[in-house]
Amino acid sequence: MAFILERGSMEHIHWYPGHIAKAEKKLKEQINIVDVIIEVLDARIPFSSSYPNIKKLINEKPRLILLNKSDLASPEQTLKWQKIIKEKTDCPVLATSSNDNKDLSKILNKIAELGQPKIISLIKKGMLPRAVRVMVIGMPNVGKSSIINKLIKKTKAKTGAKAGVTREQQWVRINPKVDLLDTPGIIPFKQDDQKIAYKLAFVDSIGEHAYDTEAVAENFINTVNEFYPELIKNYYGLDTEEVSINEIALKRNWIIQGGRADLKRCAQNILNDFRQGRLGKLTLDNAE
Ligand SMILES: Nc1nc2c(ncn2[C@@H]2O[C@H](COP(=O)(O)OP(=O)(O)OP(=O)(O)O)[C@@H](O)[C@H]2O)c(=O)[nH]1
Ligand SMILES: [Mg+2]
Repeated sequence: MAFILERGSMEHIHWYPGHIAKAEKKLKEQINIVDVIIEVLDARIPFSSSYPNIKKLINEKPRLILLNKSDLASPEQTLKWQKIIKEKTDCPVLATSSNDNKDLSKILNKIAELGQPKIISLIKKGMLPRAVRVMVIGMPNVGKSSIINKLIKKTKAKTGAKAGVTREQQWVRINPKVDLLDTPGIIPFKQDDQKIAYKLAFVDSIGEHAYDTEAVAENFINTVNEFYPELIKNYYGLDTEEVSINEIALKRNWIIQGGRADLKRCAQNILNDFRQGRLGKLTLDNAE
């Protein structure tokens, strides 16, 4: 059953406590067995797709932060966010995108570097050196699997499952210095800030069953208007003062019985236009 977060006009995005406890337990088990964490954020909402308690969740393990889907975000904002996050977290931050392999060696170098202290401490304890163990974590749909696939691409050699890991998880040797867990850790959606919840809905990080598409699209329009004032108006060719789903649907001639605007269809289309980058390279968390 859905858990409604807020009473009143904004009770549109829900979350499910039962699923969350299970997901968190699994995530913690995975985190326990790795040396380095790759945290994937959505470059269009670097703040809203981050997890506030990340340090505690990952037990202060070294972390590489990726601003993924940077091909869909404002390049200027991405640069600013890289700087801000680096300063705030003291972690290396790279901008990545699934259709670009240039960042691969940078990612691998950083992982090896971040894992080095752990390997040195193992050697000091008289153990044999081994590859750095790394896993990818992040909110739903930020591109975790795409990054794993990109890292694995060249090397299909899987090493055996290790104790403490469920059987479906495998280590993949990426290079002599790096072993990657082939299953990503999903940070479950648990958000009581509706503003952030909306932004996660914009980027399709929340299942559609948890929200009202029209409310999310309406909020999306308002959010874009805040950051890019004329964009929606220009893209949909509106000549009205009011910028709303209703106006866009009428403009596109999406009408249902009774001559009313087909708001549902229009809302879905607006969100798709954004998600597929048709509205341009937009960042909806402001770095300034
Ligand atoms: N434009 C763009 N699309 C991307 C990028 N990375 C991933 N995608 C797309 O985003 C969607 C989600 O990517 P996944 O790699 O499945 O994301 P995920 O984090 O594993 O998602 P879940 O397993 O659902 O949590 C897919 O349609 C990808 O093709 C990127 O850098 N740029
Ligand atoms: Mg995935």
